Amino acid sequence: MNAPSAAGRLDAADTEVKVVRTACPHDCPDTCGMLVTVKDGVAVKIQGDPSMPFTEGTLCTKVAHYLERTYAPDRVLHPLRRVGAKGRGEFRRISWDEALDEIAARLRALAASPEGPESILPLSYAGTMGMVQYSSMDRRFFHRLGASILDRTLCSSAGKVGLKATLGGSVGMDPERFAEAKLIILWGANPIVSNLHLWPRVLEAKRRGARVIAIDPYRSLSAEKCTQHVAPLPGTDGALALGMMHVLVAEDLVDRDYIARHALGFEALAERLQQYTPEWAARACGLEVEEVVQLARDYGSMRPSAIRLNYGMQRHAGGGIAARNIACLPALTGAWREAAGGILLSTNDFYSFDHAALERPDLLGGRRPRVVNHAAIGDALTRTEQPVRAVIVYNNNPVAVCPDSEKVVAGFAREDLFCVVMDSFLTDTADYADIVLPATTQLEHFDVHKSYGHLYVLANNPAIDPVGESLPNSEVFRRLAARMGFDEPCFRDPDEDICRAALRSAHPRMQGIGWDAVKESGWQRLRVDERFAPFAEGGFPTPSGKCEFYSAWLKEQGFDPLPFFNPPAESAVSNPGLARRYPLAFLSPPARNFLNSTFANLKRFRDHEGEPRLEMNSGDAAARGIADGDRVRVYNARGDYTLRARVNDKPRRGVVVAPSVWWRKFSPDGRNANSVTSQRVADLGGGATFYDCLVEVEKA
Ligand SMILES: Nc1nc2c(c(=O)[nH]1)N[C@H]1C(S)=C(S)[C@@H](COP(=O)(O)OP(=O)(O)OC[C@H]3O[C@@H](n4cnc5c(=O)[nH]c(N)nc54)[C@H](O)[C@@H]3O)O[C@H]1N2
Ligand SMILES: Nc1nc2c(c(=O)[nH]1)N[C@H]1C(S)=C(S)[C@@H](COP(=O)(O)OP(=O)(O)OC[C@H]3O[C@@H](n4cnc5c(=O)[nH]c(N)nc54)[C@H](O)[C@@H]3O)O[C@H]1N2
Ligand SMILES: [Mo]
Repeated sequence: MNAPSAAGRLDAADTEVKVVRTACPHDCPDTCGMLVTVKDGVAVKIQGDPSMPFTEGTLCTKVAHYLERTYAPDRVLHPLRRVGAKGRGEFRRISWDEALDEIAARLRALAASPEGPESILPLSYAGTMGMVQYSSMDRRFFHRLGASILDRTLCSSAGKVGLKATLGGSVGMDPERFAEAKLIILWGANPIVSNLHLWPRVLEAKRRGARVIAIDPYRSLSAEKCTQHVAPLPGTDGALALGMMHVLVAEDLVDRDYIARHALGFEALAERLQQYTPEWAARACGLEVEEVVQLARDYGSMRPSAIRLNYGMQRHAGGGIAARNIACLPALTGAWREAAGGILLSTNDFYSFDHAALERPDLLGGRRPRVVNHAAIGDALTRTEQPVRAVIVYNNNPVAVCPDSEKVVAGFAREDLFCVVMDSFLTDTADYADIVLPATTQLEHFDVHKSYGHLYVLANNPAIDPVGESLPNSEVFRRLAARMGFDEPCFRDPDEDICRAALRSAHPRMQGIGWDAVKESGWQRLRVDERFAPFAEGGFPTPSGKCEFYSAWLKEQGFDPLPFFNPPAESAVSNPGLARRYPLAFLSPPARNFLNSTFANLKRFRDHEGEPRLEMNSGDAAARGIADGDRVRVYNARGDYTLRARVNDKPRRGVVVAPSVWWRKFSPDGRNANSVTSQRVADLGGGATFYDCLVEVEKA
């Protein structure tokens, strides 16, 4: 394993106390720079890196206490073997050799069986976003093995494809310019909770006189601090954008020069928009006509105008097309002309990391293993034809975070499923493992990071030695590869070589960015202007180089090439029968003190969060005889669970909100929000549809 290196220290002369430059690993747009103070080999302090322009020295309430996670008393310190029934979480300690020998033997036997290596499935997601521990040695291993391929659709796939069709990729405005905007729309975004370092920039804009509008069915912590809150029905944002575009065109609030030079298909779009009147949009969204018209007029007349779109709005059946419709707006008004104008969903594709070098898809050697959708893992693990026989879980807590938990649990409970879980804690998923392997935390391994919410590359230097016998994911797959007899040299690459390879790129934005430099300084900005206005002169990464109102690429895949309304699957309009039985739209967005399900096992954060709660509108509560503080049962045909009602009028009428993701085992009845969510996937990208979910609520 790689020994911690002296580089990355601020004070290499001091041998007792050192400060190590690290990066927050979590699945969050902010990807903070961090400084960890280490005394006699023990991390004693963690703080935001004040030199890092986006983080500006502050950390969120969770990661400010990351040392408690690293040194938590319930960390898994040794490999474990299951001794009790699946799901009981009863284990005994075994050695690394015993664990790895058994895993290699099981995988070898499956690969040689008639069902072949496709009966093995990696299950990983974004417990860490570092390129080494997220997707390098692991991918090489599974490619070489020929295992089933996991399509990682739990979060952003629908919006990502919607954006690709329209803008050409996950690209958008620089978040550091938000403070200069005169209009900010937080669209399905709750930055105080899930994008903390954008928030001071929004407040600064507001202080300078900007109008800040939240579009969210729920009066979130951020929405309640905006100038205005518009609360459409869940899953209807695509209709709202169409209604806005109708008004922009009808009232000639569009930038004809920008459109002529940098957009494709305006004539066809304008014709299409005729049917999407503000009256139509207001009906579809459950809003007042005036709200739609005023939103459009503000958007067409105030500049610079910045839209912070976030993933909440695309966790719906029509989420991909909705993101696409909204992404048309800034080209229509020419908002892209200014650095503080445009739209930001993700900055991911501004980076040009060498993913082929990281993941080595060439090791597939021409094989094309089946693809399994992460959002429908419950079905994948319970089907009888071509069954999955082994899962290797890392960076993921599927029993807690995947939709339709009853099916997910049924899959994991299968006696004939060989299950390995690599994690730092005994998660809901680990309770079903045959073998648990202790994983390092971010303070204990190397990594290199991009961000999906700013424009910096970050390095993570190990601050301390691994706690207990834990190992980085990369090292586990290195050792497994050796046992499997995979003798390609890439299976011996040390982590730092992987970091170095990731950054090797001829792309102009990556010039001057390399591992040795970023490791030393902690962070480097992509080679873009300080006042980066990515599409001021067009140059979208689409086939036409323009913002594509008309997308031939979508048409080739059988979709309508022009913006249209793709309604939610579970709503009174699209499924009235279902809505009669289950009339309430159920949203389970991030809780402030958890990061997906990470941190939810630590008492500090559970205490801050209180208990699983269901926020309700007083009209919906009264209609069911529910009072604030009552225990309630949320249910639909997929499942049910109980929580505490909070009648606070934050959700609009017809919507209930359960901040998530709680661990099942720390919840009152051993279940969580995903007991009721569905495995249905979105229109684009096979994305999960966590928020497209009707339920009924009753007093427990
Ligand atoms: N504290 C904290 N921060 C996090 C996370 C966490 O768990 N905790 N998770 C991280 C991850 S993985 C992600 S992907 C991001 C997620 O963060 P965001 O992308 O901001 O998405 P969500 O928080 O899921 O939803 C944001 C808002 O969208 C609203 N919303 C739901 N449905 C709709 C809809 O149909 N239309 C509109 N307009 N709004 C809707 C929700 O009510 C919520 O207030 O945050 C990251 N940051
Ligand atoms: N109901 C509902 N469900 C949701 C969501 C929602 O809003 N509502 N949000 C969805 C979204 S947006 C997302 S992104 C997914 C997130 O789903 P996941 O990516 O599974 O995220 P976490 O729940 O945080 O679990 C990550 C696990 O990885 C482990 N881990 C962290 N670092 C490492 C490492 O270096 N090595 C190893 N081996 N393990 C590590 C952590 O301890 C943790 O147990 O959940 C989705 N599920
Ligand atoms: Mo996510």
